[in-house]
Amino acid sequence: MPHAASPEVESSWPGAKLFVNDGPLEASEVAPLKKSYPSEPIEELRKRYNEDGYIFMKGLIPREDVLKARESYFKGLAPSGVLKPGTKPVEGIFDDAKDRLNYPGIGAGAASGNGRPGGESAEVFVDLALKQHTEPWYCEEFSKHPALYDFISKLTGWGNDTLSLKRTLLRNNTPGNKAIGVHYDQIFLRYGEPTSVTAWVPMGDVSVQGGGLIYMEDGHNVGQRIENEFTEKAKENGLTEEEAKYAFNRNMMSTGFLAEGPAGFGREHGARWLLTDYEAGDAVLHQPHSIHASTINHDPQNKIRVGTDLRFVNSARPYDKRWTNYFQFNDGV
Ligand SMILES: O=C(O)CCC(=O)C(=O)O
Ligand SMILES: [Fe+2]
Repeated sequence: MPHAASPEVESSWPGAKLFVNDGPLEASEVAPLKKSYPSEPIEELRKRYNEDGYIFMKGLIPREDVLKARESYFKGLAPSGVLKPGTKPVEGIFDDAKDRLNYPGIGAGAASGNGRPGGESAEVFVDLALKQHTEPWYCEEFSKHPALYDFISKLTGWGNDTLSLKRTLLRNNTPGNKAIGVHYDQIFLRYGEPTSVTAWVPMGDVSVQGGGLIYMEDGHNVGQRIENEFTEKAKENGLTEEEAKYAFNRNMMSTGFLAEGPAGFGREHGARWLLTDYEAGDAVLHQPHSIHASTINHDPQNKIRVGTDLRFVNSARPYDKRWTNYFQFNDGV
């Protein structure tokens, strides 16, 4: 059913509108992300990952471990005044009496690349959000969760060579703020082979309009094609194979994104966006050429959307060494 509205998405999202950076997505422009389960045979899951460019794993990580991490995160951010008075840190409810521009999202809110988002009045919040990356509950525990690591080492067959990269981003999409643009991850991991696995892990429940990740249907093939075309062009322009591989993709915006707006990009390519609501414990594993973006957070309860992207490589093969330090603003990636 190429462009029919999806009943599953509509039923979990009655009457609300989905917004991306360049406006609303119509019902005919979306379809549900396919669900997978840890109880399924690994060969089956691997096949699906290869065919679809992603697997959306339900309940891969124990829910209580994810909620514990969410609670620690918001306890860390609470001194900035971001949370609604009278709510619990684990809920992560934005205080809508505050100016959202003083609480910009890390990873999507900066004017260019991965710079510091917001002005002076956002400093307290942004500093606290950055600090969480090196808190033991996160960098020693959550980001190394064995349920995820073990699953990825099995899925890839890398076994003990599976390496979880130290550079990760805790992305906090506060309600109404800018969402991440259209991209594929290999652009940012280009000093390594295109075999890395990204695990996008929502830290908490995310309603369908709550700012979760969205995937372009068949986007891994489109991403691969864009990459090939770029390489061809670079060679025509006299770059060596090595230079072409490492050159920042000139087809793209200076930030590395294919486009700021998913709506226009999807229409241009005649492709739908796959979306879903997420529960704490879910994770989406995607390929380095899979094209994705995020919706703008319009959660009805004003819940702040926090997700982390954990990346895994085969340490026995060349990988992008720029990802071996904790995330900093303007760290050159
Ligand atoms: O969380 C986001 O908004 C973006 C995450 C992402 O692009 C990724 O995990 O690769
Ligand atoms: Fe990404």
